[in-house]
Amino acid sequence: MILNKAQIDAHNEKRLAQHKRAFDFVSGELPDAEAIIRKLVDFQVAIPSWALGSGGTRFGRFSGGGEPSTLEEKIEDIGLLHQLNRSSGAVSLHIPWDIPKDAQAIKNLATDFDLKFDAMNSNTFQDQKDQKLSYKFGSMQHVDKAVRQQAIDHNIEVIKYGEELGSNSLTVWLSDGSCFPGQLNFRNAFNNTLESLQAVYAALPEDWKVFVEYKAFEPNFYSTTVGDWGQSLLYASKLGDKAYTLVDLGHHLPNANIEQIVALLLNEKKLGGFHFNDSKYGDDDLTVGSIKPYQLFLIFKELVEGMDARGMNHATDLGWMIDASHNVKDPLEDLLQSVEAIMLAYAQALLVDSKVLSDAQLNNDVAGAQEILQSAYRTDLRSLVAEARLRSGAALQPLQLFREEKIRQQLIGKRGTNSIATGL
Ligand SMILES: [Mn+2]
Repeated sequence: MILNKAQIDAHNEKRLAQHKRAFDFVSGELPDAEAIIRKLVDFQVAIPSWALGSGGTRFGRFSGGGEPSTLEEKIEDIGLLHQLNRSSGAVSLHIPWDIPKDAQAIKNLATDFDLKFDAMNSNTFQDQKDQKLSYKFGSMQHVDKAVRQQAIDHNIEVIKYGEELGSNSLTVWLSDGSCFPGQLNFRNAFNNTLESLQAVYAALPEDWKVFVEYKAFEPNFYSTTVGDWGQSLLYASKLGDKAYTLVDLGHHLPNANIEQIVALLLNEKKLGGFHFNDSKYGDDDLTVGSIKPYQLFLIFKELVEGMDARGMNHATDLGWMIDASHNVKDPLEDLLQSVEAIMLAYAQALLVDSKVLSDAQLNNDVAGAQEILQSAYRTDLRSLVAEARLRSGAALQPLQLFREEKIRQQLIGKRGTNSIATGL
């Protein structure tokens, strides 16, 4: 292992006095800091196996070196993140990029790092080498039944891999749609997709869930067959109790009110999971909280309120995952920042007094309601998040420790400058 406990302890020791001052100052002002810390300790975010290398755009790709080129190395990288923050305790795998050749060995390796397997992801948005039929004109929506069957078979194969690893959910994101008016019949595309999803649903093990992820546009630019939360909810409702909608923050049209979407999906018992990222324009896949941190807080406020209203377990009842791409940052540094942003928004949401907010709403106290939200959002809870890390055995400042120990340079030393990770 690149990082050992002694290094984390030494890092924390150096910063302990400063941390204590900040933590005592903030926690003294809060009604119940301990309750928030306990929830933060439990909360884990899954790291996508496809986001550990440099992402690219259609214009180019600039590798930073030391990328994980095998599934084993990807698990090691996620294990490293988890050692640093103790909040990245799960892996979300993408098939066929990350097919486990020896599932038991991969499972053992993940257990060594205290990692679990979150949702499995299928891929029918690309053609693979040796693939019989092409997905150029869609997969589950395709006019040719044989192409649809190929997509169904692939998803069932992904479930099989997931079962071997101990996962219990499948995320289906389809790029299916059309680029020009008239290219496809909307109703036929919907019905074909529904029928294909029903075949996959029928193959789900008893304790599994399927998440139907929607996206407004790209790679298709005229219509997308699972284009928004309404369409996803339609599929999930028609499929049955094990089917849910998955919200990816970057998959909406500009200015969509994502917090309202989340609130209603939770209300309908149909919110299954999350893909966190941030964006300025479209599906930018930027670091979580880097562009619209207040929106992230508002989303978490709805999540906390909605889950509490239904007595759900924050840590385990929804799938929490990051879906991001890193074009200019070190992918591991970016992921550390993303997890930190998620924990901070979650902590701030836990600070909102729902009873006081509800009273303000019942009295139509608009200004008062805004004060309640913004007062929680403007409370600096970074030391609370750090305290949760400290108590879990992680680093007070994960990004700093990553840099102090020159971890990227060590990875480049081990793997070279030209190793390439599969992914987006
Ligand atoms: Mn996604």
